[in-house]
Amino acid sequence: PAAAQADFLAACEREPIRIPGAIQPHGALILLARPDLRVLQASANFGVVVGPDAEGSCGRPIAELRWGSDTFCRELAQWCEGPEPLYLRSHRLGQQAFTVSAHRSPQGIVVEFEPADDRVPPPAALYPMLRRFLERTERLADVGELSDRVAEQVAGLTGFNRVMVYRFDEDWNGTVIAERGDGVLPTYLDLRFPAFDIPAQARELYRLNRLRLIPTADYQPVPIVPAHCPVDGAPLDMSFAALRSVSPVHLEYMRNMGTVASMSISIVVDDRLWGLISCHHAAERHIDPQLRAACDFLGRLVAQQIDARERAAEDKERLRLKQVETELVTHLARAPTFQSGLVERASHWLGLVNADGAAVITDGIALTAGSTPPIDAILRLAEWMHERRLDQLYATDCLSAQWTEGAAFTDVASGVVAVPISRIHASFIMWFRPEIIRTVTWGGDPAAKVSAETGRLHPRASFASWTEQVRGRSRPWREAERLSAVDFRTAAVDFVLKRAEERAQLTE
Ligand code: BLA
Repeated sequence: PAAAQADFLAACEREPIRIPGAIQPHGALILLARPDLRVLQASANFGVVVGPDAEGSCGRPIAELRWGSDTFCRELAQWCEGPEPLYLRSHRLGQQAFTVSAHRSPQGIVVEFEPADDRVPPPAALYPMLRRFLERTERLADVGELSDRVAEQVAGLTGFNRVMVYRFDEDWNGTVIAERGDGVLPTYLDLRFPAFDIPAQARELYRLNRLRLIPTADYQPVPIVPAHCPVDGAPLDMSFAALRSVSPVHLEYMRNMGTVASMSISIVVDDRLWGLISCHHAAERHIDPQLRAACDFLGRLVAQQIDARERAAEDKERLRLKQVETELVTHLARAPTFQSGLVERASHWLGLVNADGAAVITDGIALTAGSTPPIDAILRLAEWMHERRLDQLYATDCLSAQWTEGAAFTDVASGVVAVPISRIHASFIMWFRPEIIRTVTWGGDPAAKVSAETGRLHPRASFASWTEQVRGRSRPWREAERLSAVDFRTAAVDFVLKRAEERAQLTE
């Protein structure tokens, strides 16, 4: 079963989501050649959506085609010459008003047409809303509160039944940290979802393309014709196409979840996918591209606010730890030996990385402070680290997963940070943290998730909450704490070297 599971997850990673060869049917798509704006490829529904005039457009420049209004052709040609990455306008084409969007791709210009929704507030009405949002959230210090507000704002703007803020952890599992619902769909607040629910290639795509809409999970994909792009003979790359057809596995996932429509907005902080604003609806729901653009803007606003808050918190902690280091180093300079100085100022020593225990290992001797494993175990751990040739820093919040003997000491040393202070010997400074037994409630049992029968992939069928006790893990080490350990290593190496030189001089 473990092998079957690995196969399944590998298959998830291979889903060709950027080149599905089809679109969702709520609009139509064409690929235009550069620079003559000749139609190279079109979705098979192009004539149905844009009007009978649009049949047989392939191979001809849009300016010659009857459906392409003069203003549209002129504006699009102008945009092509300019620097704007995205074209987004409303146009009457044939009998109907459309929201037309366009972006550049290596294969040409991808143009998408969605019937315009006249209930959407005009862009001018969206601006005061965004300004009010900014004013109300500017002073919030807490990321949780900020998430609540953005869920509320997106729910108000789009009318989705359930709007969630979904935050990734360092292993790419995610937790719903904020939610606004109208009671139609069950709540997922505080539930955790496993990393493979959103495979790596999908996360990478969502990092680059920050918004996607699936008005209904129950649709017939519309093929792109011809299937291969005349420019390079490859399938059309739809990474940035809003209408891109969705992975069948994910459509099944949505049906299993009981959500018909979904929209997600990526929260990208410091170039990393921090989380998603995930919106669900129990019935089909379309959101106009203009309104989606406002949601995207809101997502970027929130990402910047999160970035600023996280940086401020990290900087503050870094400064505080630097102060602890300065005090400790001042004391060490006066202490008879470096090791005894550490033990004398145990609270500073532990405080450098907010640990509960610490050890310094030199010449096969370990001195400790606070709660630690027994000395003999510490010495064996140092040997194990020495064999692994650590460079600057070792940090884990689950030692037993890497050093099997650690299973016996989870109560004091589930978390370990260590820095080597000698190139030749097994000399280290280590810090320890105890196990924190946590209860995690998953959205469905992540282990029973998948069945791969007859070569078809299936996501798990139930999202009923499923509780697990997480053992053997400590509170994770923050960036500021890791940096503090690395900084202190430099100071420690200096001390140890200087003392060794002094001793050498004495014996001369
Ligand atoms: C995509 N999976 C997604 C997306 C979300 C989730 C939000 C983005 C598309 C969208 O907006 O609907 C998952 N949705 C969630 C989670 C919550 C939620 C966790 O609301 C929690 C609240 N999915 C599986 C398995 C596979 C898989 C086993 O469960 C492996 C094959 C695949 N998920 C998968 C793929 C995509 C996806 C391939 C990309 C879909 C696409 O963009 O084409």
